[in-house]
Amino acid sequence: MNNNSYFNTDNNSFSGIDLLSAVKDCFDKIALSTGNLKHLNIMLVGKSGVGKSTLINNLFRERLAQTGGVRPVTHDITGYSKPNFPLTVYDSRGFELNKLAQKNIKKQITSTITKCASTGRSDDAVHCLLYCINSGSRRIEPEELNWIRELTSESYILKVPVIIVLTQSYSAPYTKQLSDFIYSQNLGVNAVVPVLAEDYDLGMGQCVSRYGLDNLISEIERTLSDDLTATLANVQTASAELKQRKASLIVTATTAEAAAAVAVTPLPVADSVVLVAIQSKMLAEITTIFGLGISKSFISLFLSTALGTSGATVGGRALASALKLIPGIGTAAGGMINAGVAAAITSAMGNAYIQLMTMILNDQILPDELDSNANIEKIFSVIDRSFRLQNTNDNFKSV
Ligand SMILES: Nc1nc2c(ncn2[C@@H]2O[C@H](COP(=O)(O)OP(=O)(O)O)[C@@H](O)[C@H]2O)c(=O)[nH]1
Ligand SMILES: [Mg+2]
Repeated sequence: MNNNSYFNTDNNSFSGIDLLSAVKDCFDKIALSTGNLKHLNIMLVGKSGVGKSTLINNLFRERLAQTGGVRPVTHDITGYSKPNFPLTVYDSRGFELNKLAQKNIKKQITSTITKCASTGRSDDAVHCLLYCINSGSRRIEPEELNWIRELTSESYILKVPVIIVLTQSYSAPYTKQLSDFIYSQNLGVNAVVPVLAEDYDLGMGQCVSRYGLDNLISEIERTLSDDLTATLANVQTASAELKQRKASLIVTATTAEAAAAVAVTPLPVADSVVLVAIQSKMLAEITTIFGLGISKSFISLFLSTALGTSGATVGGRALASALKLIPGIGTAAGGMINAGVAAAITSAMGNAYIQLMTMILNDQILPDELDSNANIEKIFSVIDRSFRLQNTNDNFKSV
């Protein structure tokens, strides 16, 4: 146990923390946890012009359909991916062609799914098939209905869930008519989800706002195994709720871990270096879930504001540690903290970080503009509020 790393009651900070190495440690952990994400593979099926490219460009944070690494898989199937991006989208072309060509494409789709499954590696398998139908198409040909039935019975063997996406659903009556019809056909699909991926201009100054992408993400999530939902949270941009929910689970788990780490040492001794290492891992995992590019100066500002590092300044202003806001910390006997306080600090940090990631996601904070006072004020006030809200006693009971 390092006697220099106890909580310092004089300046409300962890005196043993080397901020630079804590930031580096956090960055290494971001690379590690991002690298550990399982690879997700999604197959898109549907006629040309239904809106497949528009859909994927609006669901995911990388514009795969335009700028991605394009790889022909078969004559009519293209794989879109990007380096260091744990998603591949397979897009099938020419589905509206003559019967012979259609038959050929169907074969290519099933053979691609089979081939992807044949390696036995989860990273290669097609995990979900999005079957896109334009909501404006008033009727679906019997061949198409039969093909979906074949696909769901086939995919039962191949274990690929099928979701029908009703694209370009800007007209409520058409959408309802089509989805009622599809439900009446008992196609064996996992879900039928209407979406409008981009705002639709009806003319005469009327515009239908985009909607439904978050529902689609929820439905995709329901079809995936637990380890792939972290990847989905990372690659998608349509559901902040999924990111927040996954991140909250990380905070809960890390809060318990922090309390346990402190509890195993002879109480009330706490090694803050161990604690900060655990908290860095939490921040890294949350960053990965949000899929945001975060700068070292942002992490540095966050850690120094939350934990207090003596002498840290931002914009010429001395940082006051948020730690003093934790009930009980002022009475930390002999500068040593207990499991309840460790849990409270960790939980306050995690919740503040989730709020900040959400604000960055919504462009309310620009993480690269840390020299802007307005930005810094927002970051300070989120951390401040989260620490004030923290109730040590509640945390102590829960661990
Ligand atoms: N406004 C709007 N236009 C869409 C939407 N989905 C597709 N489109 C339009 O429909 C056309 C075909 O879409 P695209 O994504 O290229 O279809 P794909 O052939 O299935 O990839 C394009 O002109 C899109 O702008 C949508 O959700 N909103
Ligand atoms: Mg396309």
